[in-house]
Amino acid sequence: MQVTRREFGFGLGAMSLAGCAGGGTGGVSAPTSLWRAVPNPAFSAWVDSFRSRAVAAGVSPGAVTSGLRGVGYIPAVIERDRNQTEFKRSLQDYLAIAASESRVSDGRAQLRARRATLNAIEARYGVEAEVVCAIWGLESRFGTRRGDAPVISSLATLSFDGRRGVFFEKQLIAALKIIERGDVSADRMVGSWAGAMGHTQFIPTSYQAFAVDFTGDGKRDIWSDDPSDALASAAAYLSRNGWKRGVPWGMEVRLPARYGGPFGRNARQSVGTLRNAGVTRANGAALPDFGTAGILIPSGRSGPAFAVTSNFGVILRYNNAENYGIGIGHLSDRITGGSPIRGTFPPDAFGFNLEDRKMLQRGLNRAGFDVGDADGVLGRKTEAAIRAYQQSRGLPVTGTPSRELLARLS
Ligand SMILES: [Ca+2]
Repeated sequence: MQVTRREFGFGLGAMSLAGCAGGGTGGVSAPTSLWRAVPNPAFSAWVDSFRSRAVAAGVSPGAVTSGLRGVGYIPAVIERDRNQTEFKRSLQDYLAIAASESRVSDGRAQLRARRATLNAIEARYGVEAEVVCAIWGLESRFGTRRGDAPVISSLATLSFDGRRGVFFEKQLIAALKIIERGDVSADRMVGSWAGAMGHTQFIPTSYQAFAVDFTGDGKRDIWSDDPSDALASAAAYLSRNGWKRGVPWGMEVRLPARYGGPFGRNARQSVGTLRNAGVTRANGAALPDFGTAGILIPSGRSGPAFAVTSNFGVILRYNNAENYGIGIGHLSDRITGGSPIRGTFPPDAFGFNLEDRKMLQRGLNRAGFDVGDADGVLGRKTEAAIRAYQQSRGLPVTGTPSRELLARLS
């Protein structure tokens, strides 16, 4: 789970992805004791020194006192921070989770159920309903994984810990100002362990800059079960960063063998130039005229290719990772009936394609070694299952897939 997005931009699509991959985040309806605070004298001393800095930064003394009432040091937050993986998911794995069949069907259901609200948001902010819906789907699995960590204590713990103390202290001060303004009480201010809050997982400074009151009750409430304010806030975020209504995020394309570049989202060419170069839609149809676009080949020349517009760059302002941008764009297309990726992904480092990986996972599940959903994404749970299987059969314990292993399990 890599949730400190926006300003650092090293996130995946947040908690819902991690949760889907077996990360386990604690749903909003089931608060856990995971976030228990423990006594820590050094932390208490840090909180006392922080108070004057918060006042100097513009939080009133009363708001500092009330906002920090009950603040505590939470070891589980530090554990999460330490266990962030540097591992970069392949686009294929990313999309298998981000645009899984269940997320697509949930997205279609939500688009229907929230149609009036999403249309009103689209009318006000000029961001298409399905794009807002896709952000909701990736950020919090349509509101079902908003996180239940107490934000003030989490941010204070991370600020005290100091690994990225400057960043988190800035977030903590912003969080106190949000409480002072009256949008939410300290006890209702919950989110991810890294302080991303509500349906669309805003960190406090993003909330301050972009959150809106769409329901008209005077509160910018991204925490409530009603997602209206949060969804409008996400639309406002994109709008303020330059979203152009009516321009697609991009689309999957087919490159002719002779296409030699340029590549990269900022190397944008006109549609006319791309057509002349022989670039078509993935189904072979002519490219529609959407202005200019850059060509991305995230899985190399043999994998799927995408033409991405300026709106793709706007999505990356929300979370600065190209896989995230493609994930949002593709999910929004699937929600409105678009087809799955047509291009073929190259085999992984083990020579396995998606179907091989699913077969391996189904085999492990059948043999009694639980990998969860056989989604073709080989995460920690699959690795542990492979190890356990190898151990039980007296095989060398590698934790990695192989043809021999697949044959044994088939
Ligand atoms: Ca409101």
